[in-house]
Amino acid sequence: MATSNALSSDGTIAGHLVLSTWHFGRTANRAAWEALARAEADALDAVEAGCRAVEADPEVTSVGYGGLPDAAGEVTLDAVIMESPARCGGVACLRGFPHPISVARRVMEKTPHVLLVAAGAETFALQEGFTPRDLLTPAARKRWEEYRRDHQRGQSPEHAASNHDPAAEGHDTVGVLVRLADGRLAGGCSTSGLAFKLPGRVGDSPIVGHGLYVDPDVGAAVGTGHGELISRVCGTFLIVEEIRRGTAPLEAIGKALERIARSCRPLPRRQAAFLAVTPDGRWAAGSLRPGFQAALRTDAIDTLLPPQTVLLGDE
Ligand code: SD4
Repeated sequence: MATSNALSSDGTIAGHLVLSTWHFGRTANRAAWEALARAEADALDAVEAGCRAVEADPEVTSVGYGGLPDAAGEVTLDAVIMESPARCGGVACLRGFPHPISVARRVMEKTPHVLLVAAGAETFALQEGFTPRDLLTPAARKRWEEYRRDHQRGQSPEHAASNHDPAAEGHDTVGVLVRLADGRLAGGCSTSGLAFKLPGRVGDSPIVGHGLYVDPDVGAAVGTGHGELISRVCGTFLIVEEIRRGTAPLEAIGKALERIARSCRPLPRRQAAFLAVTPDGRWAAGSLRPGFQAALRTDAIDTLLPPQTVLLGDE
């Protein structure tokens, strides 16, 4: 069941454009836009500022401070930032630092590596002067205790986790794509991952080509939803490579969603959604199921939008 709304991805936008995931994308867009207004700020600064604003919000239970923990009660964060295959960096399973997007940027700028994980990433963050902080809020701890109570009553971990599924509630990874008026691109995403995941689980978000891909000559794409679905098809790489072959951003997203549906046979309620933007200012948003929202900011527009294509129904 593919549906479309009135907004077309065919139109191009001339000025700066910021496109972010979910309702909290508006928070991200506001911070990104303010960063773009500062002298010398570039697309990466805007991406970082946008992700940081959501990471800092304790009401967002799937990103940064206030994120729901893993099954053992530990908050572990994943993030990636990218402007080209030569310029990208990520962190995974980062504990005790509220702004993984900034640590990811430091990985990109200060190391020859692409991805640092867990203890190594935390040592690096300390060395770089980031301040550690307890990330488990009282509200997130309460949710975890409820999860543990259900789990101990004999529910399977899958069932218990699905009772407390932030994706099902429409909250998920913050993904931010920035396209400057001159065509330069950058992107980032940040998440606490699936709530009550197995300790050590890493989703799509911090992995280049899974949760985010940017080719400055072709386009940028970011993903959100169940990371296993996106990782299994290298979702954002697939979209950017489709655009490279001449496919419009919306159709490229549609192809990635179809690939997920065909190859992964997603369980009910499993969501995957993507945003894409091109250097010439074409953009698109699409999702596997209803419920996804994209936040768009331009000189003239500051709004939340439904996806332009939704592949499956609400089952
Ligand atoms: C992940 N796509 O780790 C991310 C975020 C997520 O509920 O699923 N949050 O799979």
